[in-house]
Amino acid sequence: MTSPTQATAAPRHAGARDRAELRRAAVRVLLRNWTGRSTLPSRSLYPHQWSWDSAFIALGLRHVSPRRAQQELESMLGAQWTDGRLPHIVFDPATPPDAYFPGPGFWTPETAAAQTPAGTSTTGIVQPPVHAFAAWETHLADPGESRRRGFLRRAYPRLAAWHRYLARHRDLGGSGLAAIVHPWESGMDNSPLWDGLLERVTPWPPGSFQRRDLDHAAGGDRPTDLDYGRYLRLAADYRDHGYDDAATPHAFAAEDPSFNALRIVSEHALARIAAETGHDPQPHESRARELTRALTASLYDPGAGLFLARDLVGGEPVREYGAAGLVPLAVPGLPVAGELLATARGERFRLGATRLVPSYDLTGHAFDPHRYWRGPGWFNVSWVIHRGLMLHGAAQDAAALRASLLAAASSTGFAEYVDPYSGEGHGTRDFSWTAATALDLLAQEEAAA
Ligand code: 2M8
Repeated sequence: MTSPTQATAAPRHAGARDRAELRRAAVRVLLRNWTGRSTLPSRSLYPHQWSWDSAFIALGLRHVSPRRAQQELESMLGAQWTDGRLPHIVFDPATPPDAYFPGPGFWTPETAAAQTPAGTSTTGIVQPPVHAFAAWETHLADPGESRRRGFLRRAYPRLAAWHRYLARHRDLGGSGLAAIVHPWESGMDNSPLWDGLLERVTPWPPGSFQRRDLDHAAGGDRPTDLDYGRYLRLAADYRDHGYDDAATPHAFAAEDPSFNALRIVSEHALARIAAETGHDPQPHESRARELTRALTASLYDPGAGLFLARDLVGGEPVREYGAAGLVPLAVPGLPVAGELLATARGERFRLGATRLVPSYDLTGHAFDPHRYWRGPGWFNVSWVIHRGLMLHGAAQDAAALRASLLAAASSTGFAEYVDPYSGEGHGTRDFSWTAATALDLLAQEEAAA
């Protein structure tokens, strides 16, 4: 493992030709991963449409084709359940059912089929609600075209229903914050934040399931069989209770600061979408303020200078420090933004000395620079933190992070994640949100020049 003192600074500047080539390469990735109605995160490892991936992909696609970015989000919104939830995966009918595990046969039988649009096959869990934010930003890329197509007019009721689902069915802790009921719902699946909570879950026995991810990625970069056994148990229990949030005896339930912060960012966007489409923005603005208060009161830990997750089964804060705790930096008007900035620059995350923001505490007992969400830097998370840095007046840190993200996207062939010290790529390559966030950062760099 590379030690912190060996961390090398990424090159800050690149020539116009390099930038143009990087842009072309990023566009090629998104074109290759486009199915005709949405974008696969990766043709090999993730051959379906993923929920929060689609939102990040739209943020990049809007610089290439605002219309395609709209279609990306419309395809996800088209899979909305009758209760308002947006599923974490929409299965691509053209992909063989056994290409990804757990595939359509695991998730959709009987109970879920009644709640999904006809002919659509999805999972029953969710992912962070970045969609309203992505829809608003997509609209801004070409408001004329967006209005002509009635993009926001059609999207608004669905986005509002999605947020209503979270408020009505996922406030399991009673604080107003939404609970996640599976680590996959955080998007940071294998984070050490969830280790202690998962110990309560009886895993499916090894050998009772056949993973497909290891056909495409190194075992040392991915979760273990024990992790998978627990993920499957939780998902099957939820499925067997009809994905009914009140009826399921959740062995895992947590308030995740990242999930809720992204929800607040999207609630602010919903207010703008409401105003644009002739609805009342006021309820969304009030909810965004209330949720910011609840997030800070319930999950901010002044001692750590960081937001912590809360275990709703044990009723205690989770004393593990992850990038999820920095994501609230993207929330407008966050009262503890200064403290969070200091933590980002401190020894746990070493902003400026690391290539991307590490997904987990560099000094933490479980830190691993290569394994899935247990230390490596991820482009979408760093993109959100970059936005937070811009929002809270840390323009220099933001510019350095932007240059470092672009250098890593380029040198790794758009890797899924990177060693935060060396920038070495891990996971799959030609990964869609890596290309998409690079496209967006290139546009921001150009605008700043
Ligand atoms: C990863 O998660 C999936 C399960 O949802 C997997 O490991 O198979 C995560 O990185 C998640 O955040 C991401 O949305 C998904 C697709 O890129 O892959």
